[in-house]
Amino acid sequence: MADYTQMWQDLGLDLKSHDALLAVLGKAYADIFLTQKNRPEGMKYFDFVMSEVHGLRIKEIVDAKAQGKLVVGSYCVFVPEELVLAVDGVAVGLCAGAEFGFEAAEALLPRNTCSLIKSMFGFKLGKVCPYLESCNIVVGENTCDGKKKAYEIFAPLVQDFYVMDMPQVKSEMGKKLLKEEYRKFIAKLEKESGKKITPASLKKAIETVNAKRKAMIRLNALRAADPAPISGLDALLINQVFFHDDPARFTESVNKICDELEVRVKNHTGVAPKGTTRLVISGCPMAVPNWKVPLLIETSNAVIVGEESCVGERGTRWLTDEKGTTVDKLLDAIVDRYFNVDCAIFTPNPSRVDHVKEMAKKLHANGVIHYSLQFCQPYIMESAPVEKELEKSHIPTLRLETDYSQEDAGQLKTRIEAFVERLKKR
Ligand code: BJ8
Repeated sequence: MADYTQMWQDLGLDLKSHDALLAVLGKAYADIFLTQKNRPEGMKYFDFVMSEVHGLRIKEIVDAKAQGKLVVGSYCVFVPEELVLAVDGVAVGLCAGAEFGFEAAEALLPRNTCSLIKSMFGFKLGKVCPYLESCNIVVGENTCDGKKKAYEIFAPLVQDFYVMDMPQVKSEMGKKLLKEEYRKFIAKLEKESGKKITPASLKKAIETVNAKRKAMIRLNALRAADPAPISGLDALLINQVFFHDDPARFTESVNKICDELEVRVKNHTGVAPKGTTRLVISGCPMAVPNWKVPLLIETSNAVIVGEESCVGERGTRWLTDEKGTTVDKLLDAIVDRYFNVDCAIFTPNPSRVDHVKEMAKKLHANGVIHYSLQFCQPYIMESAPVEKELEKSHIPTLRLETDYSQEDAGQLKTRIEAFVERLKKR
């Protein structure tokens, strides 16, 4: 990596803490990803992206900002990237997956707050996230209670923090609220960027994001093959890079790896022997560098073949209708698309479990691991009914609840191994 010290300094990062974080991240990446056997060649692009995750990509974003582009960060898949692209802006995902700065975070938040929220605070308070520090606007959304109350405390820490309200029920009223919120967001983007969204700019943005999602849908479908052509860890990494990379370059790189995976499938080449226990993971999103549970699973004689998560199919499976000819019609299509997202903050939320079942079937999974972050009420609350419904459909399920620490890794591994053994005996 080139020397980016000046850029990081200009962004106001704490260089000492940032160096320490990068060193830990680099080592973890090498140990977890580069030691995997039989990886697709196409993963080299994603290895490069990760080696430059705080370098080259940040430089691109900083350069884009210098050219007058608006940089918009967000913490949720309900914030439409299409709208940011339609004002020629740059959209970046900000969720953090590392146990960093938790002590400082706990000075502002209750201890029983989920790791994802604590990490968001830890990265800000510790001044170690160049994505966050590059943003003109940071968007929060009123999804779970944890996030919406935490944003009240977070807002004063950020230069321009914008809150988007969210429906909690999938009703006509809920849809109207979402459209109204997206309309207000458009006004904010237009004001800050000085650019007006036109039917042409919105259509182009929708096409760009659809292309990115189509590439992910293609990748996910290829994972139905046995032997699995790509590991769950690598597929998760691609899903994580989805939130940071340049959209067109990302799409091209995913399609390239899909070309390679198609050949693998034809030649029956995989990352684990045919017949290896196949699992779908379902639940809370896993942001970079949260690779803990997938690593435990894939070092326990199992392979992950799908993620029912916002960093996974929940975030990528729907496309937006591109046919509208006015901003209003195209916005309706965006609302229709996003209103499908079956996050556990919705009540009731039956489509989520239906989708887990569908995934288990189409990906030929032997079982499902339901993953919740500790203190995440929406997903923990849903985990028991999801398990019950899956078991009723003869899909064995293991419920895990954890955080970002490594303290429970041994205990989790024992439970995962026992679950894999149970599946093998069926
Ligand atoms: S659409 S899943 S990205 S809200 S883990 S902070 S839910 S207490 S992240 Fe999410 Fe949007 Fe929903 Fe997806 Fe709260 Fe749970 Fe913490 Fe969570």
